Amino acid sequence: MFEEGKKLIEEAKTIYITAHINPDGDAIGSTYAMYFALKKLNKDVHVIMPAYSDIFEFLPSISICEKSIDCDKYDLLIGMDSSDYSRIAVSKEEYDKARKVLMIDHHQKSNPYGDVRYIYPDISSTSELVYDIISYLNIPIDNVMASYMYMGIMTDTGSFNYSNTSAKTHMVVADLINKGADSTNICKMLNDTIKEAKLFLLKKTIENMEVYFDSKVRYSYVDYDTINSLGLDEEDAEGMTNYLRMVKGTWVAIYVRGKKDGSFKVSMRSSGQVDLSKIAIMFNGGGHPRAAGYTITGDLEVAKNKLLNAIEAVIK
Ligand SMILES: [Mn+2]
Repeated sequence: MFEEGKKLIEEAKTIYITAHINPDGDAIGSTYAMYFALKKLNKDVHVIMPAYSDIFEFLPSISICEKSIDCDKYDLLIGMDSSDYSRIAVSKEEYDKARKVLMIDHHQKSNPYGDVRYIYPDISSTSELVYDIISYLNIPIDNVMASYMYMGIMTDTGSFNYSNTSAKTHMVVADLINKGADSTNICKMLNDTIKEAKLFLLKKTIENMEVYFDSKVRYSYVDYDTINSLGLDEEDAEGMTNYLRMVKGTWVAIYVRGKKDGSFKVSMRSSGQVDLSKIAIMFNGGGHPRAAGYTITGDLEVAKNKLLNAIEAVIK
């Protein structure tokens, strides 16, 4: 399953691993698990992650990452959790310095890159895919690698709640716990600890909630100034969509937040009746049937109406 990728890794000496900008738990989990795995193969391996949310600061050795690729040519770039070239956290110049590029992801996307591509939309998370790859490469999994993969799988499956969670996912997670994944602490830090500012973000989300189509669709919007004045970063400003989706009778929940550059990030969650990956692709985004998103660059009201029309056409 991973023969070509294995060859790329075997032939490489200097390897840089990166993920999408504003990395979530899965992007960080898959990147660092691969980093520690390749270290065991005595590779000269680096993580390029220009920024990450401080909610992840408790993770072991997370600060080893670098902001940019300073060498001239290098052997291999591995892009994690983003099959969209425009979202990876390296510049075009840094990308072009790679002799080979390997892409590992579980999103269905329209802008893939790399010499070898592993895209498995049926696997829960990139971290679960990395588990399969590390196992294929016969690299022993230590407690730090196990913790990173556990964290990535747990966050991308909504604590094993979403439909992307398979029986195999649970078996992988059982193995990771056997290998020392710090599951209790990871869940406490990421699921059971929030900044007070996040409560105020939730308040704003509820205040701004709009309801459409016999309450099947819930929409809310928080502007950038509000998020900024609460002191929340990009990753902190996420997570509101689920509260909207949890309301009984909701088919689709939409949470839109303003970004610093004037654009808007749209996060959508479905209870299963609507395939949101198809909706997101209509707007140049991507994701999964139950969780997808995209970016709005023009007028928000116009974009909102287009989105509501697209959803209405499906739920009717
Ligand atoms: Mn992911």
